[in-house]
Amino acid sequence: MAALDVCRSICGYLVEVDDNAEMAFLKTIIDTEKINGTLIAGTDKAKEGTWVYQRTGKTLTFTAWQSGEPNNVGGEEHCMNMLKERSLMYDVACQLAGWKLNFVCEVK
Ligand SMILES: [Ca+2]
Ligand SMILES: [Ca+2]
Repeated sequence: MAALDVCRSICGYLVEVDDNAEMAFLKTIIDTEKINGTLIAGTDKAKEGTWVYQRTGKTLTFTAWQSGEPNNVGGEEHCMNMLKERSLMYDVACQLAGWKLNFVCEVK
């Protein structure tokens, strides 16, 4: 099951980082858990370079890209990820997202 579907199944959605406070909170989760990083909401699948939330289709209001990112490696990086201990955002291939990467669901 893809990350998005797992989140939906618990009536939530893939974590959307709205501001620095949420970013800091997510960092504590990533650094505490024994994981290398996590998938976060955001995709530029529809239009390269235009990042929107999968849930609402709205443009991301907050981003904190790693220097040099997003770089769209191979022309196929259209999902967003954060890495442990260098927890800025970077783009990754979506096919990694479903099974190789961890993810965090947000429930409101
Ligand atoms: Ca891309
Ligand atoms: Ca990248």
